[in-house]
Amino acid sequence: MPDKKKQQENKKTDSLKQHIEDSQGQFLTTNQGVRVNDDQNSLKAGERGPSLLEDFILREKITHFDHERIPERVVHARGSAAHGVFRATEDLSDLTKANFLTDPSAETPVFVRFSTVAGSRGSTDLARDVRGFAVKFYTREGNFDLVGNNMPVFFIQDAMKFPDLVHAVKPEPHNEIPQAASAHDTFWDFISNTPESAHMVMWLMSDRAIPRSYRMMEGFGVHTFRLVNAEGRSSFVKFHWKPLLGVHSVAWDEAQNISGKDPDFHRRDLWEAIENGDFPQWQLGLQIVPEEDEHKFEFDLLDPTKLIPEELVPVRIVGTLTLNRNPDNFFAETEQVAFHIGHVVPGIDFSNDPLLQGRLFSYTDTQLLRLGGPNFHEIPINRPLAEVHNNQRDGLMRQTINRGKTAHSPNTMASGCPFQAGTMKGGFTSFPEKIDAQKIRERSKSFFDHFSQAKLFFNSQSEPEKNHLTDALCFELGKVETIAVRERMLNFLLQIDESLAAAVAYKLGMHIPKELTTQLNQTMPADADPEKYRSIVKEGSLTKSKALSMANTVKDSIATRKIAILAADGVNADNLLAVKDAIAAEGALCDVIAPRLGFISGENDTDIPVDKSLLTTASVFYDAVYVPGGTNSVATLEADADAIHFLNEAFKHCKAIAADDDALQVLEATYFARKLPEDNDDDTVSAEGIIIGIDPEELGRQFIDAIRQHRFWDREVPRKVPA
Ligand code: HDE
Repeated sequence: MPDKKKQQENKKTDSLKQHIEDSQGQFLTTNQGVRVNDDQNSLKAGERGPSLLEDFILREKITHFDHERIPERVVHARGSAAHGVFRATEDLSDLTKANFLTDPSAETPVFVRFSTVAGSRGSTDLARDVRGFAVKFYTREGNFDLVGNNMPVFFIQDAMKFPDLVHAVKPEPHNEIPQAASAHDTFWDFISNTPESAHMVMWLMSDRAIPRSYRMMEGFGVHTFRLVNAEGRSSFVKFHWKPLLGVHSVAWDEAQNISGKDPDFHRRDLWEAIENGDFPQWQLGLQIVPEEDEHKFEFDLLDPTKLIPEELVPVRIVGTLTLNRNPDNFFAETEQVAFHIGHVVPGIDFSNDPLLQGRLFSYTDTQLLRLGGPNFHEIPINRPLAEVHNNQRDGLMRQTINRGKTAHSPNTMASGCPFQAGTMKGGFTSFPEKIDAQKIRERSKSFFDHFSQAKLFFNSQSEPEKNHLTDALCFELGKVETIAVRERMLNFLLQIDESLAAAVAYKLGMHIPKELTTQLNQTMPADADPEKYRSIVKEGSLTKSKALSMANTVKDSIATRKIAILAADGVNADNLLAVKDAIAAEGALCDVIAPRLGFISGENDTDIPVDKSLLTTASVFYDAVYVPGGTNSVATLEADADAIHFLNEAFKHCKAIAADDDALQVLEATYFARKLPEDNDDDTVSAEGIIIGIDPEELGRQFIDAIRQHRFWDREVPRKVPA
């Protein structure tokens, strides 16, 4: 096994080993350990007679099978996970006493689960949706769960609305349609009546909702948390995960295609990257706001529909997360892992964000149902590495055999054990925030501006991103059948951007309202100035934020990208191998794709193994395409409808395309023939991510540069390329 492919070991891996069961070389037994001679035939009264109730082997096998499923998560049902490690890059003891953030020499095992939100367990990875990004740190001081998403804000400001939001986005209750999609009436009915969702809706309609890979998306803790240091000083904090590979998405048409052709696209990508030793990495970033600055922003830090623009508070990079081992068993690990936002360690504490506060109740509650009782923390994947000692006892599926006759505190019979840790021994102490308030069921007025950051997000997008966002809204609202919902949404969009509202209205065959037709802010007090609540970005405040646009992400590497090489018998093997080697040297992966599986023979009789046939794969699984020359290969591909479709699609999805000069006729058979770079006297010519050349070395170099750009979105205008 190559070095980088070696399975990574850490303390959590060691702790899981005692639970691993490997049947290699073993006899079949019942669950009671009795050897079984035959579990393929049931016990019958005579050869053709009825089965006998006494067949304990049959009954045990079938009963276990009948109980194999547990309720899927009500949200985030579909997920994939991996093991890894976290290492702090500096000592943050000025900010927190959490050991895993103060000791750069410590490696903290982690288990990370990514998920979609709305779809069922068996739905597709590429739905337009928010992605969960949940990290369990097995720290020396106990488990810390950072249960975040790939978007930094949320739809609602108060946990009380969560069941409504989820009921609205899930398949409609009367017919359980549509699966894993927000493009339906109930979702948009809810949104059009929930102005606080404006900012999140912008994120959801952006390409962030259709990531290229879990490895290429950011993660956010969303809420404001607290860090507390050993002196008891607290700072507010927002958590960020920044992927080293940059933040990239696919095109919507591509996403829909992938959903049909490989619903496991993200799961497979994560699995394969880790198996290949291409360990996904993220940097942990913190935005720190000193306690005394709590009120210095135009928005409230406790409002989860707002982010802190990085221009106002830069993200400080403090650690690295590396995923280096796939789970051994999907159910035992990925399905049974139980995250809870209330799993914190000393040095990390909560803010009063009302959404966060509600989550503190929900997560344990949900595990009780999902995992069958109060002992879910004893399931191997959930067990902390830190020792557990307390007086909790019994319950369904209890594993621990607690000795002794005391299960009470205070006690003298067990000399007071387990002892109260007390602050001196590093135990958890809640931050002693002073609260002097009246009980009210109300929203803070500081939460009332719903549109400024929606506008900020929209304004910060590049032109192609704005187009995609507009198209997404046209698609989603186009699927809405209730006209009143569409009307309300136009009214809603008008608060964000007039041109956006107008573009959507056009596609819906409607007009934007001349003035606000509906009260946009349900929570706006009667005596408030409406101008304030429809206020776009206030004068003097930030109008654009660079970090909000994926166009500004790092584009310095093609590592782990997938490149298709289209070839057939008679291919110029020298060129194919030269470009393939150049790409592989940059850490990307190439598949040779031919009309059939097996081998193709190159012009110089070199046999080249075929990785995929045109029948078993599609351009949507690749980031770029190369067509090498060779008279027979080119003639075959030019006449092959699947090969031409492959190229048309790759062009439509704005991917880098390269071809040897003598393979030009294949490109000329595509719809984008007229977009090919002009032939001049140069050996290599290129335009908008299409590179044609004679010298494979130069062609390879320019092709790699183009792949680094990820996509050539400008190619979409004018959009005249069917695929
Ligand atoms: Fe969750 N959420 N959530 N959520 N959430 C769950 O817990 C809930 C919210 C998030 O991979 C459930 O174990 C409420 C925000 C992730 O296992 C449940 C509210 C954010 C995951 C639950 C929220 C999240 C969950 C379902 C509003 C981003 C998947 C299964 C008050 C910061 C974790 C489960 C995994 C899962 C409740 C809002 C992220 C029902 C009540 C905001 C990543 O407990």
